[in-house]
Amino acid sequence: MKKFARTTVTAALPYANGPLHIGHIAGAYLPADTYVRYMRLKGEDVIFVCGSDEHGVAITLGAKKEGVSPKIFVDKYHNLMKQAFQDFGISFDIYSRTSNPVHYETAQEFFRTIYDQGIFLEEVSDQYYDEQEKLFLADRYIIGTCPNCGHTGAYGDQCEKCGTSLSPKQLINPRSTVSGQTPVLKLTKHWYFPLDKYEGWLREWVIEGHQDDWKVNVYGQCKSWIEQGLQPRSITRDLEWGVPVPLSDAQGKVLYVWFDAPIGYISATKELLPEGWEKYWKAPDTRLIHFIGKDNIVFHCIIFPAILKAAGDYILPDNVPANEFLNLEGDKISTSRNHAVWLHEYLHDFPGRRDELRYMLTSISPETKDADFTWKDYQQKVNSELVAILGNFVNRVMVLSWKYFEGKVPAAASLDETSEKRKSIHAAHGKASEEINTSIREMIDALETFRFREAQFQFMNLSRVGNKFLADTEPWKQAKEDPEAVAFILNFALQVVMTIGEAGKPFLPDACQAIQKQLNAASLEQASVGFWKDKSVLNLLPAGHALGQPELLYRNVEDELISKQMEKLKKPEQTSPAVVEESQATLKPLKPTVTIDDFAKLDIRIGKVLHAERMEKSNKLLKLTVDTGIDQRIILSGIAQHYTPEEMIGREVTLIANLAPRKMMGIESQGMILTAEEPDGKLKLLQTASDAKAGSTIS
Ligand code: B3M
Ligand code: ZN
Repeated sequence: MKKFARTTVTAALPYANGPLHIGHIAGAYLPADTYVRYMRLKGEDVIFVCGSDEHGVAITLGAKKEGVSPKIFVDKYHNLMKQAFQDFGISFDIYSRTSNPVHYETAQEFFRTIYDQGIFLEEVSDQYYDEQEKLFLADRYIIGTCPNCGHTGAYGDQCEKCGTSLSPKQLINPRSTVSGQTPVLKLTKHWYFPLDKYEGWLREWVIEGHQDDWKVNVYGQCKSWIEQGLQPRSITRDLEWGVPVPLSDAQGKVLYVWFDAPIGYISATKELLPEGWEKYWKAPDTRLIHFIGKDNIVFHCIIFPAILKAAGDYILPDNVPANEFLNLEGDKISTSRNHAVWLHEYLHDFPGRRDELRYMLTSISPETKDADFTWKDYQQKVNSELVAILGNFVNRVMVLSWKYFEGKVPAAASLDETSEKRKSIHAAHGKASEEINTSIREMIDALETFRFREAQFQFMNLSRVGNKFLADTEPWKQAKEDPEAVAFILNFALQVVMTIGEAGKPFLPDACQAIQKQLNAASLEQASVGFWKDKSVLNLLPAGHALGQPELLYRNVEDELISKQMEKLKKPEQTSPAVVEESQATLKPLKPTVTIDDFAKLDIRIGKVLHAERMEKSNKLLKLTVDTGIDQRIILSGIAQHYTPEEMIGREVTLIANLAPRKMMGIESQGMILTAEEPDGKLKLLQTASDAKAGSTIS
């Protein structure tokens, strides 16, 4: 294998047209981050670049829909994504954006370099035009029937139903997506990149050159694309928003987003290293890796490499470990239906638990085929793997070390084999060391070859083996008769914990930090780096080293948390910024006017919930016993999908105390709890003044 001196890692530039969801994370950003963390641990020279893709029809259409300028639109989503990436801990060296001046310069320079060599074709041709909007209709501006599968919602660049890549003129019954009008044909000039001229080279470089090292899904897609024959591709558009074509006769024309966006990787590197960027893109001993989702394969494996080649002295991607798609609860992730788990919402709903999502997404990573995320599976993976295997092992070792050795690492006395028990301890130790070393080697091998699922599984094996070692040696049973044996066992177990704290860093950075803290091992950090070369269990904790306090690494995910997330998915219009407009439209109209006398008839007062339970056979009602200050009474309230009985007990509520009693499901409700109903149907209890006593009246 070729020896590289440094590595440039890129992750697809997400369109700044909406927030990030778990599909994006599982597709490109988490595998890239895991890989880069691993490379850094190995001591490699690596940079990790990304940024927002702020051009193209995805942006201009989105901005139009929100009724703002493209600039305001991309600012909003760029900031939202940047923050979410940061909060989630994706460790980019830079998160840039393609509206930056350095990107405009870089993309224009690319165009000029290729243009000056006379490579582009210039052609005036008829293109669809929306007369009402005064707009040429390329890409997603035009919709029609797919000539391949008959799907009526195919776009001008692609049919999403059958995946065929299209040009607007191939659409049957074309319409403008902006006005709905049937377009007319109008002459316009564009520049084309002659991809067909690169066919021979692409065959050699991709089909012959990367058969063995590219993933099957990636290689297969490229091969079939090349074999279908390549055509010149238009790389300019008639749009106002984008990187202007740097030619005097190109007024009102911008670069096609797929021409400028991948160059964004280079601009981001320039922004990161204004002086030293070149070697990360031009030195032949630099390895370039693109992490992307499968819908971006041809752009990264065929079109962009051909452009890099045309531009001259650039390196080409050495590997493009693209992932397949992630589904959610058996259904496609969809922004428009809000069928998604949004990263910023997850971080809000699961504070301090971001490792869990990393773990879950890596363990179901769609590396070879589409995968499905379910909340039940999330709960199961956290509870029976992170808590029960990893957390449990670390905690047992810590607790036992405190119990028997007052929080000091015991000396690993060389244990003679004078008893059967000691013999079996030696045997267990030998077996565990061997298994751990095997798992470490397999983990590293998997990391090297972008098999992160397998790598994480091998990492978890360290704790599995650790637990088995404790179960086999039973230190708690030796404590009285053979303290030396206990010291031997726990010394090894602690070294395994230390090993786990190092080996887990690419996957679970937060847990590893917590482990290192518990071991009080920050000073040994430096020494642990050798682990990534030696690939064997560490033996770094010296006898007598004072440990920190044991703390639980993970806690169980309760049913409650999961059912809330599932409920969220059932309410499509709930929280996504993408659908804010729709929910505003559902605000209820004002009711007819009432007089003050009407209002005064209501006896509204503060009550305190003494007891709460679910009503049998009802998923809506909670049965509350409420102290109203004047009496205690039963009130049935339709809040069971929004509050649990536990959340209600002891809580102050606002109620109408003089509402005529009403019987529901055989029980009489003597009043009504007041709630605010949000436009999406979510109920929120009315907050009461914090010091208002039960029985206080409201007027
Ligand atoms: N923004 C497409 C996407 O988000 C596009 C990737 C660009 S990578 C240079 O799927
Ligand atoms: Zn189709």
